[in-house]
Amino acid sequence: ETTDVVIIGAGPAGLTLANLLQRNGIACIVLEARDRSHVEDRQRAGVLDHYGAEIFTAAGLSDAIIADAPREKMLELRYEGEPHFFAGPAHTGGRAGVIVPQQLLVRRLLATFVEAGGDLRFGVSDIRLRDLSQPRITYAGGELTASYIAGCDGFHGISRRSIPPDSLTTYEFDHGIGWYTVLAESPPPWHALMGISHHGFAAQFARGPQASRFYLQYEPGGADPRDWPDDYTWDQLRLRLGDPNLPAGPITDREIVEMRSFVAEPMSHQNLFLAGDAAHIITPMGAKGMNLALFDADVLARALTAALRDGDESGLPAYSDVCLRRTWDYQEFSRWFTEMVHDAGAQSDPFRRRLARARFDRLFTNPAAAAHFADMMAGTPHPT
Ligand code: RFL
Repeated sequence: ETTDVVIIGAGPAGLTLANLLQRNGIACIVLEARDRSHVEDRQRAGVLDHYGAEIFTAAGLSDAIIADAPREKMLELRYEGEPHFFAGPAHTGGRAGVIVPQQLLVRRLLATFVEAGGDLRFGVSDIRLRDLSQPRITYAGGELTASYIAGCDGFHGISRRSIPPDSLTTYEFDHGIGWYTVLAESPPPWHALMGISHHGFAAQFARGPQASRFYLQYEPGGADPRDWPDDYTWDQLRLRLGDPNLPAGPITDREIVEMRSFVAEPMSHQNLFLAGDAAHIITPMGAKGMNLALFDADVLARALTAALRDGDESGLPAYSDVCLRRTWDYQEFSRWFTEMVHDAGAQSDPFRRRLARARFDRLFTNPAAAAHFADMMAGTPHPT
């Protein structure tokens, strides 16, 4: 069996690429290791930045993917219990992210691709990339040949590991912070809420009309926070968010989030192109992981379409550099944001605590600093 592009992985990167190629009349087959319900139920990111949303608008997929999603209007940063409201769109000429939970995005992308006749195969095991110059892919019970492979199989996938190690340089950074996240049946906040406090960082985000996702900083190497009694978790959230009346609710999920960054360079080897978490991971601060995955998919879709439909191969060798520039830009932003909200905590030294406060104050006193922060949060416009 042969096709133009084989896409490994049906996460945000793979499914966005599949939809964009399908719209452009490029044949592709998506191979996904897990079953459909597993892929559809994975709960992670919550916001599509301006660029991310524009990708779907430009492709005529806005109704199918974004539909009635609300815009992100306000971020509340509570410093030692004192509220500060940051209205991002007021600094960006109205440019804002849209609130689309990753789960919903994936479901919509999946349905749109399959309903339009897309070839998406679930539960495909033992995928191996046998040849990257004249792509040949084998898996349990099948074999494919293709002009190109898109490795969209996340951080733990096989695509990046199929590149000879001496052809890849990797960069890793551990931010030295522990993050614990719980999902609770507790009323969502009015606005995205982050609490900066000497007790440590905490945040609360809406997850639908009746639930909240909370994040709490903890000291790595100590007791596993998943063993914390629920009462202690709620006490810590009330302290850090400066809200003694924060209503508790049943906790339905407890997870550790790794505060780690990783980048692999270059993002391609012969006719294999890596996209999304397969090439880079970023901390959730700044909410850029899923957006980088979509950006890669958009750049790759353009380059593959030009090569396969128009015979113009110039976009393919440029793919890695274009995506890495944005990746490092967002890595820097995520690190900057991470320091600002975590260095205020008791784990930090007094000098860094004061630097963090200065960084925070600048956002509310210096319009250029506010505009820059809002610009990074919203994401840059889509190139037309
Ligand atoms: P994904 O989503 O990991 O999808 C990869 C897909 O490939 C499949 N796969 C394979 N298929 C075939 N063969 C193999 N050998 C395979 N190995 C894996 C997997 O089953 C899966 O279906 O990668 P993708 O598409 O690059 O998308 C990346 C995003 O999912 C990721 O960056 C974000 O979720 C990161 N992230 C956040 N991003 C944001 O923009 N904003 C956020 O607020 C945000 N919060 C988060 C996050 C990630 C988190 N976790 C759990 C890592 C919060 C959390 C807790």
